[in-house]
Amino acid sequence: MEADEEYDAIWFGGGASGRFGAAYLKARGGNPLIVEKKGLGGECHECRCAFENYVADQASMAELLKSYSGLGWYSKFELGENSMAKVVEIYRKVGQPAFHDAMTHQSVEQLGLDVAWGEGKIIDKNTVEVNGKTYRGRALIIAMGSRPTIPDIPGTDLKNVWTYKDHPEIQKDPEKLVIIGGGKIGMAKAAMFAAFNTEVTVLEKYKCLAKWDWEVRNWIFGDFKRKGIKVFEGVEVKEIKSDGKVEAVVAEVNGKVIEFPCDAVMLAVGLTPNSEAIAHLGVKIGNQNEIVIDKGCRTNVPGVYAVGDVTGPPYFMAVARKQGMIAARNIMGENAEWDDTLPLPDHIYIPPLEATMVGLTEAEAREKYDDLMIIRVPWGERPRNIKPLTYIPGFENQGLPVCGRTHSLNLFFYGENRNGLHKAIVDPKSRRYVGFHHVGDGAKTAFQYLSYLLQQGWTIDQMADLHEIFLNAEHFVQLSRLVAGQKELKGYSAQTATEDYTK
Ligand code: COM
Repeated sequence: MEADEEYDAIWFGGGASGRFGAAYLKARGGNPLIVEKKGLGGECHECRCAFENYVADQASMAELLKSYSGLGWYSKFELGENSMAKVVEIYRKVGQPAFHDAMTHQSVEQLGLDVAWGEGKIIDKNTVEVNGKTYRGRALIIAMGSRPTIPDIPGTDLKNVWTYKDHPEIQKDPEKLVIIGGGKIGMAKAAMFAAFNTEVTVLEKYKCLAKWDWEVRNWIFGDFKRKGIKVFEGVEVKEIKSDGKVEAVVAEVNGKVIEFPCDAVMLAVGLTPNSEAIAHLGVKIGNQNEIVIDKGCRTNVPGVYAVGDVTGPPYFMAVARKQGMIAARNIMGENAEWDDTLPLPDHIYIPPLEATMVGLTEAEAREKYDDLMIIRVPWGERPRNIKPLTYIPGFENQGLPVCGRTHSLNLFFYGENRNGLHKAIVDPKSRRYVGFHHVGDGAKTAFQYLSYLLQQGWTIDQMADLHEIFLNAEHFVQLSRLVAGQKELKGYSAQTATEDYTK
């Protein structure tokens, strides 16, 4: 077939992996085309990272207003008007078009990338058709992303049964929301909706936030308890019941069938890669619907690459963008590979705070090392029933988990002792860190770099030698320095949780 236009590489999908991959390929001297039907930047600004960040900020404000209203020097705030539907309406009006235009401007005007707008059709591994025009590429890169997995239960097609994709579209706040799935998406959505006074229940088949450190999980469960969010684990969801509209989720919990009344349901049981468009090319597809690739993002069909969510978990934007870059380098004749020694940091919004992690959890580290040093705050039993704006004598024994910004101190002073957790895990023999865990005002920036430092074998002595800017978000420098002088490192914190909120 004669093509209308020829390219070095055709990126099928202009999300994070396609956009960054095409930009990298062009920067390396190549000639890329992106095929995109909706908007460059993918789901990020529609309904994922950028949207979540914005909603988490609004939910944090709502939580903080609730905490401070009428306390100390704060006036009483009128909270009756707080509404998730209003929050997302603003995003629809401002956020979505603004990001859409920014992505297009950056990609097309600044970077000079060619985009074929429209629903593309892959004819063969070198030919793509968009709006009746054919494009030929020396390489084809599948960057089709993923979609929410829909569980196989009756009722998922009802109105008011949502996935994260529907969140920006909601028109009315739910009174009672059941979230099916207690992973990163489900738990963050629970905290966000609860901030706007929706009654939230999370139903998880196995264990919520299973890969997170026990203390972070415990902290989040405690926070949810305080906020009235109910969490059930080991749940078998049977159906979403309706009488025309959503009425309840029916589920088996500990052998008993229970109805959870609700007017909306959020499905958050995972993601499914959008690999269907490539089936006819003979590309190998794995059992999670993912396109199987090697470390260089090559599929089993020569000249066909796949990047981002379509290649399966972990579904992280950083992975997608980097895979785009790796594919680009390989198409341009280099030999680039995914480096699996660089640990992936992870993050979850629990408004008004955030949890962040990188490296091993304490349980994983205990399997691997004979002994561990755990550096943490708080380090003692946390006081109960704290009255806001009061000092509890003896608090010096319990550590002060300030987390850097105003609200962390505020959350400490203004009540309820929910201002965070910092935990670094060290192998005392090598003096190297093996994991970092954090709940606080937000430590995403630090964790990007901690990931690299972990990979490099960063030691407690090197950390103690850094220059902190106090107060900072995660306190690892100063906490480490306090104990780094020890010739033989011994843990100075043997605390276990005084209450297991996960039970
Ligand atoms: C961010 C999307 S909005 S991308 O990764 O920059 O394309």
